[in-house]
Amino acid sequence: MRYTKYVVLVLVILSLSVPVVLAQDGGEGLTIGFSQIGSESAWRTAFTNAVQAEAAARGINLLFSDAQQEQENQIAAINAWIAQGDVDAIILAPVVTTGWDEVLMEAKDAGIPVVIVDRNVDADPSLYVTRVSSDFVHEGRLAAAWLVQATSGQCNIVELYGTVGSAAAEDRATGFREVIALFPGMQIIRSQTGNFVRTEGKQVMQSFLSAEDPANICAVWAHNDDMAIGAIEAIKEAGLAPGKDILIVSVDAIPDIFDALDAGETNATVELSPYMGGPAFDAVVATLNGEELPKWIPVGGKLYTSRAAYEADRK
Ligand code: GZL
Repeated sequence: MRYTKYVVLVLVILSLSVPVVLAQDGGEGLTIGFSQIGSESAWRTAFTNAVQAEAAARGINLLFSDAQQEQENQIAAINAWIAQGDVDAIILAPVVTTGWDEVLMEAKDAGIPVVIVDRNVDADPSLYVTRVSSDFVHEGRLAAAWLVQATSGQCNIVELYGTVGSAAAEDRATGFREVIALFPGMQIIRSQTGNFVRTEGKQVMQSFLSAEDPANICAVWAHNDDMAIGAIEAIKEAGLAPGKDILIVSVDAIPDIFDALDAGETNATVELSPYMGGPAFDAVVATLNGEELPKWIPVGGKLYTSRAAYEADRK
């Protein structure tokens, strides 16, 4: 009789042990919170759609939060998932780089791994598993190198800046400036944020065209295609030919920018893949299975000056 009691006690203790989440290869059955920045650009929407499609294909229960470009909304969503108690991992696309240490520490203390996607955080790397993103500095360098060769190193540039404080904007600006600094004839004569938003890009370009003699503006460097498309509209409304009177280079390679390339209204775009969901979910599965990961999983992108070249790379 006494022996039976001990067996029952051991079985009860074993049943109380915290189950180790051993994720299946693709993540099927996992519950993952995805804190998305917003829907400010066509690329952002394509990224959201790609992550949601990937989660559905893998049988992942994706909890989605659109922060409308507000960091406090992202932090609130992460805290809610921590409190919920049944979230296996969190994927965060951080709107800006600073202000994440506290919430990332809370997730870590709760045993919930966090994978950073798309942009970057200025936080202790031990607080997140890895980052899946492009190399924004390289994107800026590619854009500048193309403009140098298109203008033989002589160009007054106006810059449509992305969200101030975001890794995408800050690092693209850094890379672009690194390259043009090598060419004395290349200079940024005006720079202002359009927040990666098409309408704001148009408004800022209108202000540049009012403030400067348009003949003094050689090119637009836009941190994303949406702001470039806004600039195209402003340049046309000013009676000038975008892509000819004023050259344009941007980033994202969204479908609308290829329409503008076809029409000769822009000149170049640097590709940014929206397909970061797969590598992010793979990183979640790997970390739940106890595997070590590098702190950065890069996604690449090339510069394109035509739809034909872009499509040739996809054959
Ligand atoms: C870059 C991404 C940027 C895109 C914009 O990875 O964060 O944010 O280039 C988007 O279109 O708004």
